[in-house]
Amino acid sequence: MDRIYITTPLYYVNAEPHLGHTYTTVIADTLNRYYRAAGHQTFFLTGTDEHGDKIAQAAKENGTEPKAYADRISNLFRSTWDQCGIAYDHFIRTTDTYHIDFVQTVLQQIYRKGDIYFGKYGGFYCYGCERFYTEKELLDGKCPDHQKEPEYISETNYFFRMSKYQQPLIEAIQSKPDLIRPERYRAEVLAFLREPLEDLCISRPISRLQWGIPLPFDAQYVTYVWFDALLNYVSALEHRAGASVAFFWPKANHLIAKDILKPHGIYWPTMLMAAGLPLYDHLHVHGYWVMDSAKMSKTLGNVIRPLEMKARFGIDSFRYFLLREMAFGQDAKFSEEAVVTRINADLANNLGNFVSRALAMQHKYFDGVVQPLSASWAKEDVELRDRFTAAEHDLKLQMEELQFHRALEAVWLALDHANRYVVQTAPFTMIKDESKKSRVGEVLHHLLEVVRTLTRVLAPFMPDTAIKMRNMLAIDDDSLKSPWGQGFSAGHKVNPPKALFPRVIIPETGRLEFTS
Ligand code: ME8
Repeated sequence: MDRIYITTPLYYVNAEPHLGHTYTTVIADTLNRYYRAAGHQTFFLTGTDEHGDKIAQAAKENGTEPKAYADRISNLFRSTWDQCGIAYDHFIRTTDTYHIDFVQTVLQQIYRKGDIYFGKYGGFYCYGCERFYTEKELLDGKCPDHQKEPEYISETNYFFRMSKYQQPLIEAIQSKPDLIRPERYRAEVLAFLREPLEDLCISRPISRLQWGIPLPFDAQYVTYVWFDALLNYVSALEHRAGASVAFFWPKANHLIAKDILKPHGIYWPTMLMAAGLPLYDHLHVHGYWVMDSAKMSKTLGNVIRPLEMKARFGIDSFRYFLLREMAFGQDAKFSEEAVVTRINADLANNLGNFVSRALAMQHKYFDGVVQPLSASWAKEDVELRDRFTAAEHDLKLQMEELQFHRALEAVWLALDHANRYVVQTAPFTMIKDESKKSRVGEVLHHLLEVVRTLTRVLAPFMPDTAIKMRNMLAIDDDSLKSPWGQGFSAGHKVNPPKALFPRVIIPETGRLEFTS
């Protein structure tokens, strides 16, 4: 049985969900739906990262206790994903008791093994990133991400012997070229590993921070937030079902943006080695959504809220935009104009229009009843089918590389072909000649096969739209899977079309409005 385990980062609860979080969560949901439909057993995990300085500070600024604050924001993330139709299997919070127990068990195990030791450390600490920086990593003395000067902190702490695993990690990355993808991020991790790896400070004294998981071997310290949070990927599996770790863990596919490449590309695999667990199957790294050339982030305050996007454009249109616009691995620019252009051109004018024309003609000419196909098909009918078969194959290859934009592009190229087929066969002209009525019936049958194929292939990307399309075709999920020409039984009647995507117009005021 094929299986896959898909994870998003656990988002910090120091602010509300924005477009960046939504992107990673939407691609995880799309992959999960894609593999599930392909017959894989899947597990999809998301959740929230709730300990550490950052959260303690945010709670203080809000005049609340960290736990109450984390409860509120974690619920906000969960309800946002629920309202966006994200079909996760489990939502983990790092404040969940089972996770805390798991972290303490692993810490104890690594401590006993001798891979955690006590020592003194001084370094440049960025509160935004929750980590120490080496002088070389700073840009003009500032954290490159938060553009703030880090604070110099010196204290006694516990350290994880990460350096011990430097060579094994290099070998693991070299022996599995697709462990970290795309290639540029693998190269980045390997470049980092060319320098000697320092041990990782994994504790914070309670005199400075109480909001964390207590070290099981020293109550004067809490666990560094990354050492706690990364373990979620295993603790969640163990919590859900004892057998899941063995079953799903070797097929773990982590999805992250490049901001957290180092913790996932270096800390996490060395932690797994120390804990005696196999490495994840893949780490997939995407770029940033940027606005006016700055990374969208809570700290910079230039955020786009997913529920506002849903209210304005509809969740499927927004999903389509995210998946189609960003080339996985590279940065992409966000602007409302770009969203509107995509929706109008690709969805309203192309896909929506095609579906509505095919169903409208079926109703106008045959009262909605699907007409039989003759035994021998015209050349253009065979070409149309082959074009979609090839597109579906292409889509599969692109999905394996997480190239969502290319997968969708392949479908739209086939749709362009289908539009040309309509122009070429011209059923609306042929229908005027009674002797050609059975040919019109065949052409429309092929157009409905296009709609049926589109429904199947687009379901992981735009699940609500696929349900609407399936309802218009009046077929069940099983019939969606049938080969071309066998999707509709004799005498099957389809429903009349309903508009799928309203066009969006931007009047001179610059405000967005809808029209159907
Ligand atoms: O880093 N473009 O949480 P976080 C694309 N808690 N993706 C973006 C983005 C942007 N502008 N901004 C955020 C953390 N993201 C840790 C993770 S995992 C064990 C702990 C997405 O709330 C992207 O997935 O800062 C990025 O990696 C993640 O949000 C960072 O979320």
